[in-house]
This record gives sequence, C-alpha cells and structure tokens, in this order.
Amino acid sequence: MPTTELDTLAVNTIRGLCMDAVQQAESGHPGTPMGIAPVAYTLWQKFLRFDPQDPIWPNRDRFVLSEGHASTLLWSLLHLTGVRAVDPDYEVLGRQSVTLDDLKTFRQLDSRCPGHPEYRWTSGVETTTGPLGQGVATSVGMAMAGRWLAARYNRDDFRVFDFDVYALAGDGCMMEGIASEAASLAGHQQLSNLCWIYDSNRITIEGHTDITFTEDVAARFLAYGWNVTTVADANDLDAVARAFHTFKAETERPTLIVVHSHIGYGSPVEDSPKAHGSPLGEDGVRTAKRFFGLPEDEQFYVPAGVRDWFEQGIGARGAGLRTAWENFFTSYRASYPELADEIERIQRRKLPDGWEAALPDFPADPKGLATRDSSGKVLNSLAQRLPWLMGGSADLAPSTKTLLEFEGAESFQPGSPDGRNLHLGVREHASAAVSNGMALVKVRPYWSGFLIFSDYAKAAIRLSALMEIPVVHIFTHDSIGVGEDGPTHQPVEQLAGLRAMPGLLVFRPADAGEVVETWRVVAGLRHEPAALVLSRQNLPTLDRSRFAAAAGVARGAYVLADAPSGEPDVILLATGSEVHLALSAREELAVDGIGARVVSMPCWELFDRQPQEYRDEVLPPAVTARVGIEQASTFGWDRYVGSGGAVVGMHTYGASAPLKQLLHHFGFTPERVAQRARELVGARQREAGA
Ligand SMILES: Cc1ncc(C[n+]2csc(CCOP(=O)(O)OP(=O)(O)O)c2C)c(N)n1
Ligand SMILES: [Mg+2]
Repeated sequence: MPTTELDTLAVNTIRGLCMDAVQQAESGHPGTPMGIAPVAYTLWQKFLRFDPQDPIWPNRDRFVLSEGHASTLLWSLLHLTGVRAVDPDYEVLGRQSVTLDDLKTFRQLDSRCPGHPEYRWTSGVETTTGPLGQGVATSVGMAMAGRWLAARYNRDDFRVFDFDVYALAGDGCMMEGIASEAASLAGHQQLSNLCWIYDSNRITIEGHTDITFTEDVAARFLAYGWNVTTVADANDLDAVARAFHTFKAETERPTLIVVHSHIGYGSPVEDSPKAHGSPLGEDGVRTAKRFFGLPEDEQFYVPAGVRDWFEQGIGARGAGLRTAWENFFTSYRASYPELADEIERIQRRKLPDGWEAALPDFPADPKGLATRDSSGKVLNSLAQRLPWLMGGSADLAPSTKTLLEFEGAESFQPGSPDGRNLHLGVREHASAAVSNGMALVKVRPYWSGFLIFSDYAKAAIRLSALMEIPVVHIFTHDSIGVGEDGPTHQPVEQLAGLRAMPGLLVFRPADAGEVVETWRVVAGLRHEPAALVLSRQNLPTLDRSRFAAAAGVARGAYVLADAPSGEPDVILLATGSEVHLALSAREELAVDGIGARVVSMPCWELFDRQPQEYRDEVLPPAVTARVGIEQASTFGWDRYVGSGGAVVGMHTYGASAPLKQLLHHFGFTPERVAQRARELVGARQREAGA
C-alpha cells in the first residue's frame, strides 16, 4: 500500500492537533506525539481492527498508549476517527467520545481529554496509563485473556475471539522494571497476539538516553523469546506497515517493533529533551506547522478530506469486521447457546445464575483453619460455578492456597491456553498489572502473594482502583503471625496503605464464616477491586449460634458479641485474627463485671458507606471507651476508637521468633487487651464521677 498524500496530510493533522492542544493548555508533552504520529497513524488507519462506531465490540484489537504522557496522540486519533461515547450501561451513544472542543480543553477540569488517558472517563481508552511501564504490562494481561477467550469459546467453524493487542511505549516504559517482568512472562507464554511498539527516540526528561540507558533492548527482547523487528525511520510509512505485517505473520512469539523516531520532529526542539513537558511556544508551533505544510494561522485545524479518509480506512474496515462478527455471532448463538450466554454475561460483568449455591458452609470448630485455607476452598467452589474466574500467584500458590484443584482446572500455558491456573512467576508488580489487563477484557482475575510484598505491586493495585475494575488481590501471611520469618516478612504498614487507596475494598476476615461472606461480596463486584488479607495460621471457626451471623461482613463491620446488658462499658474493635483475641478479652472483662462489646470490622470501606444510623448502632457515640486491636500499624484506627480510645497495634517491624513469643512480646494477649479496656473504663468512670 503506497503512501499517499492523504496519509501524509492525516499524519500532519494529528501533529498539528497535538501541538495546539498542548499550546492551548500551556502544559503537556508536545514532542512525543509529533515523533511517533506516523506509526500510530499507520496502525490505526491500516491495521487496527476497531470500529469507531462501537468501541466496545468484544473482538476489537486493543490499543494501549503506554507512553501516556503523549495522550494528545490518543485524543487526536479518537477525535479524527470519530469514536463514539459509551455510557456506564455499555450503551453506545450518539455523541462523539472526543470532540474538537474537548481537545481545546485538554487538561482542564472535566475535559474528556485529561492529562493522561483515563479508562472509564473517555470511551476508546482501553486502560489508564501515565505511570510508565504500566500500559505495556497491562497489555500482557489483555493478550492472555484474549488467548483464553479464544481457547474457551472458539469452535472450528467460529473464531469468536482472535483480537490482537498493541502497546506503544517509550524509553521510559522500557526502563521500568515492570515492563521487564511482563515481557518475560509474555515471552514464556508465547503471546503472538501481542505487539509492543518501542518509540525509540532516545530522549527522556533528563536528556539523551546515553546518560543512563545504553543496553541493547532488541537483544534483551530476543532473550525473552520475542520476535524483534526494527524500523529505521518512523516517517517511513511503508517500513512501518511492513513491521506490522511481520507481527501479523508471527505465530509463536510476541513481537517488539523498535521504531527509531525523533522527539519534537519538525519543531525547533527536535531531538531535544526540551520537546518534553512544556509547550513549543507560539513561534515553535508556527515553525513546525510550516515544516509540515499546515497553515500557520489555523489552530485545531482539520483539513477537508481528512475525516473522510479515516472513515474510508479504519472506519470502513472496522465497521465491516464488526458487522460480520455480529452476524456470525447470531449463528454461533444458535449453535452454542450456553457459550454465547457466557460471552454476553462476561461483557456485562454479570455472574452465572445460581453461582451462590456453590459457596460452602464451615461448621463451628475451635481449632478452625487459616483464612487462607478457607479462602482457597471457597475459591475452588466458586470457580466451578464461575467459569471465567481465573488467576494464580506470584509463585506462592502452595502458600496462598489459590490453586484451582478441581477436575479440568489446568495450568494456563502455551499448550493449554484454556487453563485457568496462572503461573505468574516471582513478579508481583506484573501480576497485578496483568490482572488489570485481564479485568479490562472482562474475565474475572485474581492474583496472590504475601501481604508484605503487596508493596511491590502497589502502583498496579492503585490503577485497578482508579479504573474501577473488579480485580481480586489476594494477600496471605497477613501479620506478625508469620512468626519465624521475622521483620522482612511481617507486614505492618501495608494494611494502612491499602486502606488509604480510594475505591479499594480491603477485607480482613476473622474466620471461615467471614471468608465465605467476603467472597460473596467480592464475587458480585462489578466496578471495584478488592484486597483479601488472610492469615497463615489457623483461626477458630466461630459458632454462629453463639455469635452474630457472618453475613454482617456485607456491612463492613458488625456487632459479633455484645455486653450482656446490650449497653457496653467498652467496645473492642478488631479485624482478622485479633477478633478472637477480642472475644477472649471480653470474657476476661466479664469476670470483673465489665460489659464489653466485640465489633468485627472486616472491611472499613463498606462500614464507612453505611448510613449513620447503622454506624451509631454498632459504635454508639456515647460509648467512648473503645479499644482497637490489630496486628498492624495503628494508623487510621483513631477514626473508630476516637480521641478517648486506645489501640493495641504494631509500632515496630516485628521480630523473628515463634508466634506465641511474638504475641506476648508485642502485647497481643487477652490480659493486655483487657487491661487497656479496664484503664479506659476506669478513666470514664472517674470523669463521670468528677
Ligand atoms: C513511573 C513513572 N515515572 C516517572 C514518570 C514521569 N515521566 C513522564 S514522561 C517521562 C520521560 C519518559 O521518557 P520516554 O518514555 O522516553 O518518553 P519521551 O521522552 O520519548 O516522550 C518521565 C520520567 C512517569 N510518568 N511514570
Ligand atoms: Mg524517549
């Protein structure tokens, strides 16, 4: 397909829009899109199987702008190709996702064109990017989910899923550790449906990459098992197209296309880090427009014929593919009604009918079992009713108990792409990002590791919350309960950090009963991620005929056991393993005639959403003698115990010793908790008497 004048004009139109948007906002990165525009253009116009009229068509190719600071590139493409907006009920609307006016308000409050691409906010954005490396890592999860969907749903006569995933990345993405983790996994998985485009302009913010990044990236990716091809000049549209053909022809490896480009191409700051982070200035913009043959006095200029050109290219191809797919899906539904029903539910994040029947019951048991074990059992039951629930661990499945063990649950491997047990390797950060990618393709992913190492994955966990996608992050070994492994493995501040993330539901269930109820809530989530924080050590399974029902989990916190009078002198608040400690302390206090209420608080976020009335019922404002108990940083507990309360928590990083010694050493004993409670009750009585 020889390059035409319209190709060149379309590329330069994109460049003009990007320059103008940054100039108008007086903020942004103009140089990056100018350099790589020809590649993004070629991909969208000639290859991407994407219908702007239906940007959520399930079998569309995915495009991820991993160099999210070049967002104007995506905004321009969404505008010029006429991508339509979609509402939260998955209905495609009449209006455009990005209008010219949106581009003019780039980076302003409420604009559809924020500083970085934001999933859920602007239709056509497949994932939120900006933290470098996240986009490429997320794209691996998308490709894995694509593989799995194809394996499960395609039939000889029907290729329901065969989409490809493209990610455009810069030097920064290539430097980030998460990209290496993800590339290593993608190479092992032989994801030939995955194509990364490396925008190698050899410039980052501090200058030329000579000062810091001199490795042979191509050789690195060859070592990962990737197919690597190079384009010597980003402006050579034919060479760019050949590279994409090379990707399409590859059947066993992911492809990396290394594209040599020039940041700020055509502007006075070409090949300079000055093309970063600030507008070109009016003179700079004029110079560049002159270079590209665009009218210097026009802003946000779309020459006649350019929109039509996109319509004839990506528009016509996408519409043709999408309508053909819809037609054959009608026949598919006739031949395979159950599979078609699953596909439709997946698209709308709906669960199969009767899924709750699978949840097990755990009889009361003083010895009990670790919450990681009960969670593993619930997960195994649930997964049998929820075929698109899949996941794994960052190499710790035997410890996190996340392996699916029922008949037919295979490992996801190149030779068994319908497997649901993912082996993510010792790669926590990529594990979370890959899970995000899978959730964006709408299967239900979970991944697991030790709570202490959730820090390694934080940036991707944060993105799951920001994007409002239902990833389940499972963390076991949740406290100093890990014992002998010592301070390196004893989480302290991780719970507070996770709880500080807006939109992430953090659950720390106290027993098997609460684990069941946690999964009941989590399975039903459609737009929220959850973190499950589970114990390594056994915890008694509470006798729910003596204590309140575990269904209270759905409200975040509930009165598990009350003072005999119903009017407590003191409230003991706890999560997870410490709930049992609180129950013991309550008995001890009863001997002294002190009435203690125990409140189990498995999910602070859900409790905070309850009406004031319920919250006051659980934590009556008049009862200010309150003790919070948690084997973690005390950070945040003051919110529930108030200024008159106390918290028994961790103030150091723990120690290496058998669990019993640690509990004694750090004050997690019924005597210590009861003592704190007595002190508070005594103080309140003195105050009342004074
Ligand atoms: C994880 C992360 N660290 C730092 C930044 C800040 N940052 C934005 S752009 C950039 C330079 C990126 O260089 P490159 O990927 O080569 O893009 P180019 O300079 O070529 O546009 C940096 C460090 C970021 N967005 N994400
Ligand atoms: Mg660069």
